[in-house]
Parts: sequence; structure tokens; C-alpha cells
Amino acid sequence: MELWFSEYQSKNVRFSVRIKDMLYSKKTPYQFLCVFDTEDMGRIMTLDDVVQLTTKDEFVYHEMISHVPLFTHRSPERVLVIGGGDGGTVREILKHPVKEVHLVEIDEQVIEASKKFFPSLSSGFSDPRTSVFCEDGIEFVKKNKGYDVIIIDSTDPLGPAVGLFSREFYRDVFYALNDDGIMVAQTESPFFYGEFLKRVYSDISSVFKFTNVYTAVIPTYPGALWTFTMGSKSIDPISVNSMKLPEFDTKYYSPDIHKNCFVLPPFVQKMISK
Ligand code: AG3
Repeated sequence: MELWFSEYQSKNVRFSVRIKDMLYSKKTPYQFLCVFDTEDMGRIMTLDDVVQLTTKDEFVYHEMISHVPLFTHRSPERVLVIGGGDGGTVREILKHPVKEVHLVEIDEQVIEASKKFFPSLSSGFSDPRTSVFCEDGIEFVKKNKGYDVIIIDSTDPLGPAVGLFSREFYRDVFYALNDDGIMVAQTESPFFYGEFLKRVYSDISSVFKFTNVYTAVIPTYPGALWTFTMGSKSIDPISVNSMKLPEFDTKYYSPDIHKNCFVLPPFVQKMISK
């Protein structure tokens, strides 16, 4: 018998992957968490039946959400990740000479499942520079300040994540950042979430001096073309030239990708233009 997992990417579009084995499923206080082994995509984690990551393509998302803001800043020392309980973003940040990484994840069960089933993502949790806080990111940024970079590695804008895409939240993120601080949020697919991207872009622009959308290709996410939106207090990400070559291996990120990821296809550019 064939076993398949399907995500409804919209009411009438499904993404399906053939399952080898169901490794874990748990109803946490916040969501329904599953881990599968698949035939072609490696191991996959889903939350409320939405694909969060596969071990085959997670490197694209985690490299791009981390290295683009960190190399734009150039000397980040204190970095905050909101969400991202799988640890993939923390793993990438720790490749930089940062002093401190804080991760605030509302659902402790995501961290536990990642430690158990995704050792290649969760290795950074045991690094002495990492501190983990299991609480609501929205409250956390109101109380904790002094970050150089804040990365919002959230789920889709549904359920517990809705507040992570509001103008009030971006304002709190602004105040939690140092004067040359930079934030990045994952902002979904322009094919399925065009209206949403437009709204978020306008909210982030109302708070930050520089707001820029960049893209990456993530095959297992809806539309494959994925967006990230960066807000920067004083550094213009477009004028940062002579990008440093990473002193570590990357599989998607490179200085050329960095420069070019801000170049948007006209249909995406149009979505965010007033
Ligand atoms: N967070 C963003 C996942 C969004 C995927 N959306 C979807 N499949 N509809 C990823 C968390 C990885 N650290």
C-alpha cells in the first residue's frame, strides 16, 4: 500500500509526497506536529499539515533567511530568532562569529522533536552561544532589546503566528534592534499570498527606513518561489557592495546570489509598488 502526505497549498492545489515511514505525531498545546521519512525528500516536519521543512531542501530557506541579513550587517554580535524551533536558522547563524544567539519558540515540542529526529538541524542548541526561551515571541521582543539582527522564522500567517505579521509587532522589533539593526521575516509565496506580501511590505516600510524583498527557490513550499522581507534601520542592503565570501561552505547562498536575490520578477515588484 502506498502512503502519501498531502498539503493543501490552496483549496484546489495539493502538494503530495510519498511516505516511507511515519516517525512521530503529536498534538502539542499549539499545533499538530508530525515527522515522516519520505521516499525522495528525506525527512519532513509538518505542523497542522503544513510542510515546515524537508531535509532535502531546508538548506535554501535556512541559508537565505540567515546569511542575507547577517552579511548585510557585517558585524552582528547578538542575534534573535523568533520561531524556528527546528534549529535550522540557529545552525546557520552560528557559522558567523556572533557572540550570542537567542531563540524564542512558543512550542517547546517543536524543539524536542527536532532534537530527536533532525540532529543535522538542531546541533546549534548545544552551542554555548545559544540560549533558548520557550515563550511567545510577541511578548519577548517587548522586554528584550539590544539585538543586531532579528530573524522571524515563523509558520504561515495562521493560528499562533498571526501576531508575528502585524505592524505593532514590527514596531516592537524595531525598538528591540540596535541603531544599525536589521530584521528579516519569511513572507510566503507571491503566487499564493500576493495580497499578504503587499500588506506586510507596507507594514514593514511604515516602520523601517529601508524595506526590501528578496526571493529564493524552495521546491517543497507553495509556488516554490519564496519571499523574505528585510527591514533595516540605517544600512541600505542594496548599496552594500563587495560582499564578503563566507568562510564556511554554503549550498545556495553566495555573494552573487546575495546581490541578485533582491532583483524581483516584475509581477512581484508590481505587487509591492504603491
Ligand atoms: N517556516 C516557514 C514555513 C512555511 C511553509 N509554508 C507552507 N508550506 N505552506 C519554516 C520553518 C523552518 N525553520
